Amino acid sequence: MKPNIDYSLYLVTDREVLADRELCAAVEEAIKGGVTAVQLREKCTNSAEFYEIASKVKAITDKHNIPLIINDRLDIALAVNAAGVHLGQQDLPAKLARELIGSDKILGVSAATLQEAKTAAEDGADYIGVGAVFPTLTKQDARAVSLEDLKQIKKSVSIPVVAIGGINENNVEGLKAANIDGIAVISCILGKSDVRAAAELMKKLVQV
Ligand code: TZP
Ligand code: MG
Repeated sequence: MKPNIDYSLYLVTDREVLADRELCAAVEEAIKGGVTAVQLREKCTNSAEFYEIASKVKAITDKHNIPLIINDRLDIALAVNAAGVHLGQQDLPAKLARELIGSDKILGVSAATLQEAKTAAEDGADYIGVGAVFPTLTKQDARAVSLEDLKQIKKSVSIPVVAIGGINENNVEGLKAANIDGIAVISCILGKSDVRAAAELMKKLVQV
């Protein structure tokens, strides 16, 4: 059965942001601080290493009953029995991914325009990640999405909409008007020295 995911505080990983700190320990701290879902995002890792890291992170997310989504790699998602996979516009087509993973896995798709969002929903996405809603240093090629576009996208699709890009404790309030289902963040949690405290702060802010 497909898991029912709480997207309200969705942690996306990035080992560059963590610098010399250990990924599994940071993920566990973030979960203790209240993140509701975790996406493993490895951009410079070979398949063997990705699989090994994913297995280790899956043990942590399973321990805390938190869904794990794998970025980019459907094969790794299936190999570790993750909750699902997250694909961008330059990854495998969403429609094909849905056929390959079946109906019990979560399919997330990145969208930066209304058309991309509608197509993703039609192609079988369970949620869309929309951004970058604010300037970000974490993803160099992120496309900008205005608050107006975010609102329009949310009104136009029936699947959950998760905003991403440059979201932090100082600007998250500004997204409330879009009535989105959650925020996906990297640096405002993993970039802080106290990851758990950073997650706790974001958790408070998304709950109000
Ligand atoms: N996709 C759009 S913006 C972004 C991704 C993966 C980076 C988000 O990172 P941060 O540090 O929360 O801005
Ligand atoms: Mg991708």
